[in-house]
Amino acid sequence: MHAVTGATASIAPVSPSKNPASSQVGESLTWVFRTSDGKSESYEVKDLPEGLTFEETRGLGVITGSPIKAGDHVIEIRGWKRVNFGGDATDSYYLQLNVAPVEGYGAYAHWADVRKLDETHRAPDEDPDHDGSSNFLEYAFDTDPLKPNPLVGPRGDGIPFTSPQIVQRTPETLRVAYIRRRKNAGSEASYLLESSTDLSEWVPVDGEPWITELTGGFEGVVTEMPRSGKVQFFRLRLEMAPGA
Ligand SMILES: [Ca+2]
Ligand SMILES: [Ca+2]
Repeated sequence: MHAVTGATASIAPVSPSKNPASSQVGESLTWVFRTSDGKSESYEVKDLPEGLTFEETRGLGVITGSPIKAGDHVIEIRGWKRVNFGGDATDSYYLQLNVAPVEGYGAYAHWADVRKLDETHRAPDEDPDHDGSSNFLEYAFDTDPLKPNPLVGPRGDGIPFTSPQIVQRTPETLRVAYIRRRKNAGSEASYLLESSTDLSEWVPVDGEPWITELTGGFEGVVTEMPRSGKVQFFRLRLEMAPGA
């Protein structure tokens, strides 16, 4: 094989990457490409779905990340002869990426289907198992909406806790931990940690938390904060976020 002088270079996937490609919401993905002549010094990538990023490594273009939204996406790619989109460019290449919804990763409705909630029992504020946790709470912490369960305490699947708990205390600081669905995994729940000293006035807890990725589209969150009084209470405020 040898390059033909004057031949137009084009974008090509690097095995095992394929076009069309398929993935699932929240699943990590790597898709690698280059130009057929191997001589592009920069790439332009358009319409990358949320959750994915693009980088160039030694002449290779690499798309990585975890797509947030299910659906059929079309990503446009061009290669340029020189850095910073200089010189000749290849024709546009279109990567088709089909992202499937996934159990435990997708929108609330998908979760309700998977959990076999029928029409009369699937609304977020219903509590068909009468355990005091609405379906939305059960969704937010992935407990069984048809089986009574406490919202506090350890679980057996690697997810250590299901409501905010104090995991460390010093004379000056407290560390509070909880779990939440990962945003980039198509979560429809948003979580806001709040503290109070009198159970009537609640303020958001600031501070950059430590995040640990967990299985099933969840992450563990640990936030450190100064102790503010003799008594401190915590709560996690949950809200339904726009659909994934
Ligand atoms: Ca319930
Ligand atoms: Ca339950």
